[in-house]
Amino acid sequence: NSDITVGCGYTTISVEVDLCTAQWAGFNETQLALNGAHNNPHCLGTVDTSVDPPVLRFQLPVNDSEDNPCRQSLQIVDEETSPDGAFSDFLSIQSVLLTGFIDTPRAQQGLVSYSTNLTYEFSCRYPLQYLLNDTQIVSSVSVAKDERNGTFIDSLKIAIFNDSDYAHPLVIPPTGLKLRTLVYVAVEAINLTGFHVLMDHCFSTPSPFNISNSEKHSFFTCEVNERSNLTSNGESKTAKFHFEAFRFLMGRDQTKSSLFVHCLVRLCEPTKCQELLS
Ligand SMILES: *[C@@H]1O[C@H](CO)[C@@H](O)[C@H](O)[C@H]1NC(C)=O
Ligand SMILES: *[C@@H]1O[C@H](CO)[C@@H](O)[C@H](O)[C@H]1NC(C)=O
Ligand SMILES: *[C@@H]1O[C@H](CO)[C@@H](O)[C@H](O)[C@H]1NC(C)=O
Ligand SMILES: *[C@@H]1O[C@H](CO)[C@@H](O)[C@H](O)[C@H]1NC(C)=O
Ligand SMILES: *[C@@H]1O[C@H](CO)[C@@H](O)[C@H](O)[C@H]1NC(C)=O
Ligand SMILES: *[C@@H]1O[C@H](CO)[C@@H](O)[C@H](O)[C@H]1NC(C)=O
Ligand SMILES: *[C@@H]1O[C@H](CO)[C@@H](O)[C@H](O)[C@H]1NC(C)=O
Ligand SMILES: *[C@@H]1O[C@H](CO)[C@@H](O)[C@H](O)[C@H]1NC(C)=O
Ligand SMILES: CC(=O)N[C@H]1CO[C@H](CO)[C@@H](O)[C@@H]1O
Repeated sequence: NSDITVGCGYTTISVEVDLCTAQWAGFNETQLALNGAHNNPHCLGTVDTSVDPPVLRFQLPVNDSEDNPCRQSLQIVDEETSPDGAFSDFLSIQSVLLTGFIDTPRAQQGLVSYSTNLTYEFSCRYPLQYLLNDTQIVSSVSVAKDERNGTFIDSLKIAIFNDSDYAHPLVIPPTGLKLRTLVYVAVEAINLTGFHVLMDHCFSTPSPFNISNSEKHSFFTCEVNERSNLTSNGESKTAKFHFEAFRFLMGRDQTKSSLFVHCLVRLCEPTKCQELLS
């Protein structure tokens, strides 16, 4: 197990195999391939002798397309939600499980072989539901960032615009937005193929996100608030809605009221998105 290292990035899975082990077992670097694709040069590793011990590196793109040459197995699994988390209202949440292996060619036909059989198995699990929190409506764009591996959150971005073409970032004037100004919100998955973005629930709070704070103004869950309009959801890599600027009454004594926008977002395969929407 210590001969293999896996990095679950959001566009690429990188796998490193200890080269010495493979050589000791009687194989060279050209004989180890991803997912049994020994005849495809894309599925072979590259030697890196700059590290000690030297390794063989494999790169596997994270997408489920047919033209992904070293196709791995992709499985969507349902998982239980934790009762005190942001998704506690959900019966289950989903994750995608990518599994694969690296092996050596099958031994020749015959009775005996003098070489062993190497198989390295790996998997990466990515949750498909995310909380994009604390998009404060005083700055124009906010990028959700999280350094953890094995998450697609780095590819999710929430941004706020002033126009229905989503062309101009909303700039908040020093005096604040006029009430009932239309605010356009887009959640986009960048560089992620195979999944559409579906917003399950978007809401606003007067202060930064706090799970135990119940003061929230919902834009929509299943029903759309009459002053919000969900224009695109689960149809592409970008989901969009807009709402009329309002103020929270607890800030009644202040000249400006802050709004923080949060979205519970799901990545789903196009057909699954359709199913969920209907
Ligand atoms: C690796 O081993 C195979 C099979 O023994 C051989 O055909 C190939 O030339 C070797 N490649 C290198 C780079 O040594
Ligand atoms: C999947 O990833 C590969 C490698 O990055 C890329 O060439 C291919 O275009 C991707 N497929 C889709 C549908 O984007
Ligand atoms: C090598 O080992 C793997 C995993 O145990 C097995 O599935 C495969 O059939 C073996 N191949 C040969 C040629 O023995
Ligand atoms: C949106 O912002 C752009 C540039 O900041 C400005 O030119 C445009 O008039 C604004 N549109 C609306 C509808 O406020
Ligand atoms: C998306 O992919 C392009 C090309 O691979 C890269 O230049 C860009 O930085 C990526 N964007 C993000 C947000 O990762
Ligand atoms: C926002 O969400 C991230 C996880 O997506 C979490 O780590 C962070 O603590 C949240 N921020 C607040 C203020 O709850
Ligand atoms: C969240 O709200 C609870 C109750 O209002 C409060 O006790 C707690 O300190 C808050 N946490 C943060 C991080 O603001
Ligand atoms: C929602 O927005 C779309 C596009 O801007 C518009 O065609 C539609 O009439 C709006 N619906 C409501 C209920 O305001
Ligand atoms: C936080 C963390 O573990 N980051 C790692 C993610 O994976 C890349 C490449 O596999 C590493 O370089 C990071 O250190």
